[in-house]
Formats: sequence, C-alpha cells, structure tokens
Amino acid sequence: MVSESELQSFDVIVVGAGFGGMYSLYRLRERGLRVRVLEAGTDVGGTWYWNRYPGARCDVESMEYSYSFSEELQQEWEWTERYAAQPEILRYAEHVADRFDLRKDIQFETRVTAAAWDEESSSWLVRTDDGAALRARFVVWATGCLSVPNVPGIDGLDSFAGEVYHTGRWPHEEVNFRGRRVGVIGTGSSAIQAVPMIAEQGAELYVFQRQPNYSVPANNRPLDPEVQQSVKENYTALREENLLQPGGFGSKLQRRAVSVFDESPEEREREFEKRWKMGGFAFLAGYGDLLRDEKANQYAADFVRRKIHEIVDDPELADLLSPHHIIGCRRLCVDTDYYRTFNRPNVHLVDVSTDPIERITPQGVVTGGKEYPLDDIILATGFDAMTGALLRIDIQGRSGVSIQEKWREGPKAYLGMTIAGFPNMFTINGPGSPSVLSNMITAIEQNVDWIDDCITYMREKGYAAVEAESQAETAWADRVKELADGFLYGGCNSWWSGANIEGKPRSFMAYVGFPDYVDRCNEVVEKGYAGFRFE
Ligand code: FAD
Ligand code: N01
Repeated sequence: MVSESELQSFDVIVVGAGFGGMYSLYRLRERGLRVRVLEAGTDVGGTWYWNRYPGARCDVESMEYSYSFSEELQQEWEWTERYAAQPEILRYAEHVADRFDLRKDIQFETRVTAAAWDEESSSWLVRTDDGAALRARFVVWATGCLSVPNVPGIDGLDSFAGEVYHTGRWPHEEVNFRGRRVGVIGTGSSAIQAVPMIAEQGAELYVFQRQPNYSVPANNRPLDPEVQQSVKENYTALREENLLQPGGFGSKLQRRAVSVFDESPEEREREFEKRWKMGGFAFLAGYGDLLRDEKANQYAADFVRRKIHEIVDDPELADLLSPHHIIGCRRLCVDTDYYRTFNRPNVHLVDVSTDPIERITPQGVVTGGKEYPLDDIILATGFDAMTGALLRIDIQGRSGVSIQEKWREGPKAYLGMTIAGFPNMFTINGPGSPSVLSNMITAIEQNVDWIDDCITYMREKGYAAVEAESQAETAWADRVKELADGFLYGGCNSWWSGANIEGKPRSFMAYVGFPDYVDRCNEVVEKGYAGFRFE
C-alpha cells in the first residue's frame, strides 16, 4: 500500500493517448500544468494504433483529418493520399509525439481501472492495472468513442481451432490470408474496407452479413502535390470554413440546402451521379432534406441500390447486398471496390439475416444448419461505442456514486464534456458532443481548448472544483434529443444509439450540428460558465 505522501501527484491525469489525449497533453502542458497521460497500448495513436486491419483508412480527407493547432505541423506534414491509410495516420501521430516531445509524459501499457473523487482534497485518486495509484486535481477521459471492441457472444467462439482476429485489435505483424479460408463476420465500415483487400490476397472469403449497409465510393487517389500545396497556402481559410460545416469538415463538398422535391428526376439523377463520382460524404450533401425527410431519403437510397445492381453481376446477390433502411441513419460507409469484390469467384456472401450464426465449431461457422469450414475468423463486429470505455472503469464521483449508476438509463453529460456529480472531470468527444458526427480531430481540438480555458479560469479565480449542475445537464440532454429528433437518426438500429450492444440503453448519443455546439459552448463561457458550480 502506497502512503499518501508517496503518491505521484499531478495537476491533470489524461487517460488515453489517441488524438484526444495527445492534444490534451500538449495544450495543458503548455499552460504549465503537470500532466500525466495513461495509455493501455504501447504507443500513441489510439484508433490508428489498434485498427491495423488491411484497408483501414480515414474517410474524412487527410488534409482535413489532421490537427490544426500548429501551423508548422500542418505545413511540414505531407499526406500521400486523398484519404490516408492507417499506417500513414499512425506515422503522423508518432510524428506529432516526437515533434512535441509528448512521450516523456505518457505512461504506456497502463490501463486505468478506477478513479474516485476525494471530497476532502478536491482531487481524484486514479488506480491502474499495475496496482499503482496517482492523484490529480483534474481527470480528462480521452478514452475514445470507438475503442472497446464488441466481441459477439456467439456459442463456441473460444473453441475455434484457427485464428480469430478483431478489426479493432489487429496484430502488429502482417497477416497474410493467401490460400486460406477466411470468414468475415459483419458488414459495417471496417468489413467494407477489409473485404476487398483480403479478397485480393487470394483468400477464399466468406462474408457473413446480418444487415447490409450503404456504401459510397471513396474515389481515393494519390494526393496531387500541387493540390496539397495550394491547400497549405490557404490552410487557415479552409479550417475556418470547415468550422462552419455541420460536421466541422467538408467545406469542399459543395453542400446544398435544396430539397430533392424541387428538382426534376433528371436533375436529381445528375446530382447523385456527380456526387457518387466525387466520392465520400459529398453523396449526402447534395440536398438539405435527405436526412430529415424519409421520402426525400428514399431517392438517395434508391440511387445507391441501383448502383449496387449495376456493379454486382448476379442480381440475386445484388438484392442481398442492398440495404432497405434509411440511408445515413446508420453511419454511411465509404469504400474502394466493396460491391465489385462480390463478382470475384473467391468471395461468397452468406446471408445470416434470417438464420443467425448458430455457433462456431473448431472447424468453422454454423448457420442455417450448414457448417462453413474456415482457417481464420475476422470479427468486424464493431465497438461498444461512445460509453463503453468509461463504463468499464470504476469511476466514483461525489458520495461514491458510480458512473454506471449515473448512466443506467443512458448517458448524460453537460456540453458532452462534464457530468453532474463528477467534479473536475472532463470527457473528450463524450456523449452529447458532436463527436462521431464530426471530423473528430476538429471536435477534439474544440473540446480540449474549452477544457483548457475552463481550467485556466479556475486557476485565475482560485477555484478548487468545478461541476455541472444537474438541471443544466438535463436541459442539455433534452436539447441533444430534440436536435436528433429533427433528423432521421432514430429510424434504425445503430451503434451510435446503443443498439448493437445487448441491454444498452437506447438514445442517440451525438449532438447534431457542430457550429451550433461550438456557439453554445462559447455562450456558456460568456455567461460566466452558466450551468456550472465552482467551489
Ligand atoms: P482513440 O483514438 O480511440 O484513443 C483512445 C485511447 O484511450 C486508446 O488508445 C485506448 O487504448 C485508450 N484507453 C481507453 N480506455 C483506457 C483505459 N481505461 N486506460 C488506459 N487507456 C485507455 N473519425 C473521423 O473523424 N474521421 C475518420 O475518417 C475516421 N475514421 C475511422 C476509422 C476507423 C477504423 C475507426 C475505428 C474510427 C475512425 N474514426 C474517424 C473515429 C476515430 O476514433 C477518431 O477520429 C479519433 O481517432 C479518436 O481519437 P480519440 O483520442 O478520441 O480516441
Ligand atoms: O462496426 P459496425 P465497424 N452476427 O458496428 C455485425 C468507424 N469506422 O467496426 O448491422 C453477425 O458498424 C453487424 O451486423 P448488424 C465508423 O464510425 C470508420 O464496421 O448489427 N453479425 C455489423 O454489420 C464506423 O461506423 C471507418 O446486423 C454481427 C458489423 O458486425 C464505426 O467505426 C472504418 C454480429 C459491425 O459494424 C464502426 O464500424 C471503420 C453477430 N453476432 C470504422 N454482431 C472509416 O471508413 C455484430 N455483427 C473511416
């Protein structure tokens, strides 16, 4: 047992060394605060450290999916593709760590298991899996929205004789599937990126699909050095324009507010076709009502289904690959050759929508009474998103109330950053912030800057503790719901409303509208931190 005087003590403990934790460290350390980052992995990068599956890449363009806080950094870093692949994004994270000498304050291979608020000292006692305890006035959870893999409870999974991989926990050494019989379970963004790459390696590939998803082409390509140069010459302007976009990115997506009903069928077809060719999220930016009106949405959904039928040779297979839910209601997928891959003779779609996977045997996967013999299984089964990482930690706020009790009915967080009953504690990209509906690096920068300002304000005023008021928190949760209700997000089962995890409360967990969110965060400050109580 470590005595109180031997406890390592900090101003701020940051948990997680992804883009959120790295920028928190940089920014708070610049303020002269003593900061320690605790990270479960062996190095920086978070998402890009863990998700090393073939094909992993971003779908917000590289020039935008990057930090803006340092002009030197954004000028010196050279991206090679329109959408950077995982190894390049990881190299970027490592470069940031080197450039700003971040690692000296990061403790790797350390998982935080518990944190308890101590009323007497107005500080947090944080415990780690190596049995250590640390004390800090503030805790910043930069634990990620998509950092806890969802491993489905399929009977017999442990008995499988071959290798089992999860896309979100991919090995560091290269895995080659040439000549192997590989089963991919899941058809979300991760599978949609991985399937074409694994198929190309020559595996005999079985894709187990429960529900198809809409995917639009990335139209990825090498980044023209001249284009890159011209972006860099006007980087500040691009970043500023992006801050005005609904997701904090994509000012070049030619967003239009027009209604689909105001254009003729020919005009609509031309518009969708143009956007299909542009690639990525441009597809849903052509009309203002696609995500608000179910009938309008059908036009976009029909267009994608027609595309699937054009691309996939076998019409029955094309039918199976065609989704029928609201497009954009689950996160849109962005691919390179996903649908086309199903024309390959080595790729087989196994429909498990009506006959779920019954069990896994040592030899393979059983569904519909048939066993599919396999050498490897890839779980592309997603994450316990948004709240999963925090709910796995024993966090106790005032009077020993746990985060699990607090969020039993679903998560609430004022501004998506603070929780009533949990003083001096901040979440980055927490529930109730734009997080997964935005360019998450931009959202991270905004959150961290806001937190930094709040801590600075407290130091100036000599406050020891800050805490969200319950009423403000409830009003914020109502606002998050009201905004989401104005869109079609409630219309399907998705991880961002908790539907992929059994027993998880259902609620749409992101704040819709990045610029409005930023305005409200700023307004709270202008009003002397309205909705907060200081001690
Ligand atoms: P993370 O990167 O998830 O980092 C969290 C870190 O916390 C992890 O390293 C984890 O090990 C650590 N951690 C968690 N719990 C503990 C604990 N108890 N103790 C110690 N350490 C802990 N977003 C976009 O905006 N655009 C994209 O194109 C995009 N592409 C994506 C592609 C993939 C494959 C995935 C999975 C996500 C993608 N995202 C994208 C979302 C992505 O998660 C964010 O953009 C961003 O990287 C999140 O950074 P973060 O620091 O908040 O969290
Ligand atoms: O996870 P998902 P993901 N039997 O939850 C299926 C980001 N990301 O890792 O739809 C059979 O989307 C499940 O089926 P169903 C991005 O935000 C971005 O792919 O529930 N199937 C589904 O098909 C993304 O949205 C990129 O019926 C089972 C799949 O597993 C988020 O991360 C790339 C099953 C899970 O899909 C998550 O994406 C990758 C079972 N028992 C990730 N259990 C970019 O391109 C689950 N499934 C930027």
